[in-house]
Amino acid sequence: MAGKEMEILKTRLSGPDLDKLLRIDHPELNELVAKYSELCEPEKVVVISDTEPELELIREEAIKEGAEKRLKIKGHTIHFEHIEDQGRDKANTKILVSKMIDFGLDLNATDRTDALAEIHGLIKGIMKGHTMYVRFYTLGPKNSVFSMPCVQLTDSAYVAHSEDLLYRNGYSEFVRLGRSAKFFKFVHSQGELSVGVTGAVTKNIKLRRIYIDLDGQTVFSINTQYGGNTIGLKKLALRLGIQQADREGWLAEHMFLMGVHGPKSRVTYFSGAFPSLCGKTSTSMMSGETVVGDDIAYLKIINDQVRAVNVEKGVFGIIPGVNSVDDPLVWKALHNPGEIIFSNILYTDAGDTFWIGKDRPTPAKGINHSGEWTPDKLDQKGKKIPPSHPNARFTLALNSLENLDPELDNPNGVLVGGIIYGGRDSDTWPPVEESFDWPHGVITKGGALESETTAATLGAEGVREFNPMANIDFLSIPIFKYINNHLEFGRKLKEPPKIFSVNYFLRDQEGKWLNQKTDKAVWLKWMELRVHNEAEAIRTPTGLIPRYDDLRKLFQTVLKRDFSKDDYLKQFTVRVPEYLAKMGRIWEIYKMMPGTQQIIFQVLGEQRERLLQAKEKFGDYIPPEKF
Ligand code: SPV
Ligand code: MN
Repeated sequence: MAGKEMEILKTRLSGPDLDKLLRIDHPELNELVAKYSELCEPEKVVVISDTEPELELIREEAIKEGAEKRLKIKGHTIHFEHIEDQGRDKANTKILVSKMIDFGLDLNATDRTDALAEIHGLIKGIMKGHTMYVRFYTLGPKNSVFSMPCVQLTDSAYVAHSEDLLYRNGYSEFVRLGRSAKFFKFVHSQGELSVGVTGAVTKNIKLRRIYIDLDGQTVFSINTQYGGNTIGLKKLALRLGIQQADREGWLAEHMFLMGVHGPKSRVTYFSGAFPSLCGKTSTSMMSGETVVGDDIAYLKIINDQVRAVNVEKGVFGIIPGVNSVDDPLVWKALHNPGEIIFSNILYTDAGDTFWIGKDRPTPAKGINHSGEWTPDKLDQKGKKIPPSHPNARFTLALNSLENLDPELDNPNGVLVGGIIYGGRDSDTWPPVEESFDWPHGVITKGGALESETTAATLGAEGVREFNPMANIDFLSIPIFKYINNHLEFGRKLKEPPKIFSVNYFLRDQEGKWLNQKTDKAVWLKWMELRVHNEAEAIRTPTGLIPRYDDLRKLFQTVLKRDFSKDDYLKQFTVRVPEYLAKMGRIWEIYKMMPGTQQIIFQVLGEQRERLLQAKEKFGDYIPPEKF
């Protein structure tokens, strides 16, 4: 290490902190810590080597800095962000590139030199009066072909605390790997804070920046506290992961991972990609099944099989709608002692919690993201403020759930039997459908995923957006390349996993929902059977759908509910005009993109042709029995 860096570290770090840092033999790490401790000017720099007293210190500091407050139940805390800092900031999240490339669509790319200059200007002195924590984690299980070491610098004990719940601690891995470790780097500062009834929240929201430097494998995030913008190993690392996967020929996906329990104690693993707020977490945590992960998975081909890991070990889950009937396992975790951080929900003087959709009486008053709250409180536009923010969340470690899958830490991951794509689609996709083969699945399911926007990102809700593999917000490579990588991945496999679509948001002509929240339990069991060729299917122009009799039986055994023929017909009737319109939209998008492979137009074209033929024979709305 250069003498200058050592001088900086000696001035900025206490003796014991410096010792901890130097126990890791990695010059690049020392450079990083020296550079940003000098630039950000924190009051002190604390290096955490993951001992229990140090982790306890992080929990304590989160309370002291005003980012978390204790609730009634032991281990539970509440955290708030600024009212304009409650979701991922797409506009100010930019990918830094040295040479402008066409990403296809409007991925937010910007000139690397300028952006680095800007961020390094903004970051100067940004941690004044704060502590900078130096944290080590790994994405994925330790000591595995999947694992990726990460360093997080942050002046937020809330971010560090969240990461302790969400990721595997990695100090010992860094010591073990020494200078051979290639690692992702995250530099975060919440910036200047203002203190009010919701605690200490970021003040300079207008200077919020999330800059992803692919060349430097470094992400900068400043003047923000919301997890999706700040928790480095989550969506910030996903961008770096996607780029790495592109280079190395594997897939980094916005996917849950779960074990679906079939006949005779068989467990079949599924990965599933859904845009934010479309039921991904709740699917992965269905009672009766086991959860490996709810948000991000890495998929690799090992011995001609697709194996996948959850890069996380915790959940940053969406809380509105969580209730005692539909989500018994999460409900239990949220109401018992254990380490949980709630964010942007309502809490009362008594330390009780409440959120939209909680099946308990609404408190008469409390504190939420808007400050002091009563049910008639209005926002600036005169609209009633709901008791919790629509993107309110809970953070917990997966081992506080009863249905944690035993394979979470398997260094070889789990064998993927099926892949599920789901979006918020009110009028086209049936509740569940299997694709004909891998390319058909990649192109007409994952690659044709559209979703109506939600509160997980800042901006208008309910707008239909193209969101291939539910990963568009996190892409760091051109879209056509990303899709091609999926096609390529399948070509390498003798027997690729089956690809399915699901849609929990289908409505009838009057706009009424056609499904109940728990119906997905049945779709999962049907897909599990299909993976093992143990259920028949009806071949429609767009895929393979369940037979009524099979579903009726599954509804009986899984949910003890009657499933009427009428419901089946409403849900599984092929909606030709809507489907054709969708094919048209998707076609146009791919046509605009540079580098789209011919097979994409071929598969879309064939599907269109099949739909047109069926329409000619049977009309616009075709019940399954016609096929
Ligand atoms: C999502 O929005 O997809 C999430 C939460 O999982 S965030 O961390 O904001 O990405
Ligand atoms: Mn997500």
